Amino acid sequence: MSKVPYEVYTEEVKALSVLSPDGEIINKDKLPKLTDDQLKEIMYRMVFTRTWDDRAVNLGRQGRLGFYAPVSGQEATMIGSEYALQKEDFIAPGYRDIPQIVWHGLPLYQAFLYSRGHQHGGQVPDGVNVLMPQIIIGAQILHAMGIAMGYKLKKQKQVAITYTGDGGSSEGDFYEGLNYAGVYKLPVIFFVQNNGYAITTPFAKQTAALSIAHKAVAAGIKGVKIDGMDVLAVIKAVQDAAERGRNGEGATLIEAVTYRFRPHSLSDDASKYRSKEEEGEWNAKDPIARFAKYLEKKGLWTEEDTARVKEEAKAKVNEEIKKAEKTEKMTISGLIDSMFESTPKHLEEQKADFK
Ligand SMILES: Cc1ncc(C[n+]2csc(CCOP(=O)(O)OP(=O)(O)O)c2C)c(N)n1
Repeated sequence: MSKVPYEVYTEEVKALSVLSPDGEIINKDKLPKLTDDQLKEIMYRMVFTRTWDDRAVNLGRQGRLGFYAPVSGQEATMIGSEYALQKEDFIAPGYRDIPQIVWHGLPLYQAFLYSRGHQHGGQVPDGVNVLMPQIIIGAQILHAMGIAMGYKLKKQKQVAITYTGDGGSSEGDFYEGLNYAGVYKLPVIFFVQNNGYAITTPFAKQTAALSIAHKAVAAGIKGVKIDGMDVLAVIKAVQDAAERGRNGEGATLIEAVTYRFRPHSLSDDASKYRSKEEEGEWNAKDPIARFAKYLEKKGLWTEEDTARVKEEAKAKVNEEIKKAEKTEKMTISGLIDSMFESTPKHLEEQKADFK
């Protein structure tokens, strides 16, 4: 008989890092295989995303965007996890996960339209495998189960990834998703960006479990905890999880420990619940600075490269916000027509009433 301890998983797990804060490889076994060009592309995307985030916050303050959830600090989790996927894989995001869906193929101006509440923001072009971000916390998790079940039934070697936060990991949908994925051995990745807070609620009030990764145990799936400020650790974890999914080995829950440098949204004041000291400690773990150190040592990146990418990103954001602003105004009938393949009779009647 195998020895099964009565008390399982009572120990904390350490988050996996591949890069040290000084940009040295500290875990050679876990180093993802990437070419120099790929490493530079990842850095390009991280710097680009931070610049776009800076601009988006300003656009929000100017009233040119609607709801916007800042992403600075989470570039390693967002860019790294998407980069580790194939274009054919499907993303089911939450409201903060805009970078993943844009780098997966959603045009940036449509992401801006989504933020402005315009229906065209949600009209994903054919061949771009993303859903629109869910504001309802956890809802996207169940959508990902449907996609992954479809892949399994059709024997397609694709995976679905769904993102949520530490707050989202307390939702019923999260547990239902984990359980379902475990029972049906689905090709799905649960990617939890644990940024320490669900708006004002700190992680300590979110769960009494030793980690979110532990929650995989009861569902019978694999759980891993990684350093979410280390883009190489993120890429390795998602590559491994995707491979397991494609090979029919089932789902993986990844907990990536990270931090959002900015407030929860443009209407939140983080100074009410986070100390300056804490913010300073996390700023020192900046995922872009850490990766830059690694690349600079390899002779692959310079400060001039960062400056060039920032300029490119600013120009692109200006172009895309203008395109969003020039898009024809949304109409009620346009909204209804884009929701159904053929509009139901009662909505046709309501459309007529509006006219
Ligand atoms: C079902 C549901 N409950 C509550 C809210 C209100 N709400 C919006 S964001 C948020 C916090 C979510 O925190 P977390 O999941 O950790 O993600 P983060 O915003 O930190 O990325 C809450 C409670 C909501 N949108 N949906």
